[in-house]
Amino acid sequence: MNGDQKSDVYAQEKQDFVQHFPQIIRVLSEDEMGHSETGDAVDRLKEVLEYNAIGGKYHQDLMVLVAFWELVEPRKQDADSLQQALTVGWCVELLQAFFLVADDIMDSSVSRRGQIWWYQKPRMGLDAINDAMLLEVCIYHLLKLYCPDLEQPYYLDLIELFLQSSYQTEVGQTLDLITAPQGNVDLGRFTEKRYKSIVKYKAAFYSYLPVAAAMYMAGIDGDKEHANGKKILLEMGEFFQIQDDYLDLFGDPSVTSKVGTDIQDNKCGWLVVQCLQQYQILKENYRQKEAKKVAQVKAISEELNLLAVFLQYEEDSYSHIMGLIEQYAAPLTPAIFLGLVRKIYKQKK
Ligand code: GPP
Ligand code: MG
Ligand code: MG
Ligand code: MG
Repeated sequence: MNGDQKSDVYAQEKQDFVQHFPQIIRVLSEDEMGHSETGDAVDRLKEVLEYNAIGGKYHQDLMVLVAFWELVEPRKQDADSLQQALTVGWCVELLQAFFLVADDIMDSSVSRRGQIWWYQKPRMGLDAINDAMLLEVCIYHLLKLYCPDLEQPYYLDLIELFLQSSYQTEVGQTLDLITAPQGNVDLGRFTEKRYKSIVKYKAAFYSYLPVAAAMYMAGIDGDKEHANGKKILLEMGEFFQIQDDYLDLFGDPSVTSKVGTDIQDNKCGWLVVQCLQQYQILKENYRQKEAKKVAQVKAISEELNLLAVFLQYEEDSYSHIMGLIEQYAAPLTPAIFLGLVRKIYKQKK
């Protein structure tokens, strides 16, 4: 899929979604208007929302709308329920913003979405912790304001879903942090099994959240349906995080809008786990006579593209030696050395 096709997908949903943001701000601030003593806090909340909830890709948020339009019968897609779907989409964004503000403090990140990240702003510091929590509580505030009819069967389902997703993501963040203790590099902890658990909890469950929310809004609350949806979405969430880990090292910050920190943070990321797996294969198969084991070691050499590494080394060494001959051959004749050079370089046997 090329870039243009990609950006066209969900363009309409994105427009509707972004247009709904001022209403989110208005609703959250108006609700506090009656309490004159909290006016300054409302101003701060607006600032936090405008800085941290805007400018992302909105992928997961739009999934709420896409799934909602797919799942809810057209006759039930009235203005009110559309407003609710847009709001639940914003709740997904607020959950992400909450996690990201906290995550960037813990990961010592400096930029995100092309701007200095919130906690790095002048005079901000750890006050950002409270801002993160503010973003989180707004989710439940919005759900209550937009689903005032507590008889709505899905209201409780949504609250439980957001709480459960937060719990799982938090457990994932905990695994991520305790596997990367500060000042203690222990690559032995970075197993494939641990990596999969970190990813499943910190990212994959969050991918299930938007579609699950739309399912509940459409009245689909059966265990079987949710388990089936989860099967697909957890896999996609795992891919999303592996891609994030890959981009941390190899992404272009002018495109990803953030600067990677996984190596500096001692993180158990996808690439280090892959490297360590190769090392493990080496440990288990080197100095063994069986042809299968020898082949495993050769396969690593191919994977690391050692042939290209060798050819480059041969080129560099050739130029270096030729330079030395030019400089130091006298008073001997260069031909003595050149004859040898011709014999050893570019040899096939
Ligand atoms: C963890 O990965 C990020 C989170 C748990 C934040 C919110 C969850 C989402 C699924 C969006 P990370 O530290 O690698 O993220 P990043 O590279 O964006 O800092
Ligand atoms: Mg991070
Ligand atoms: Mg992190
Ligand atoms: Mg990352």
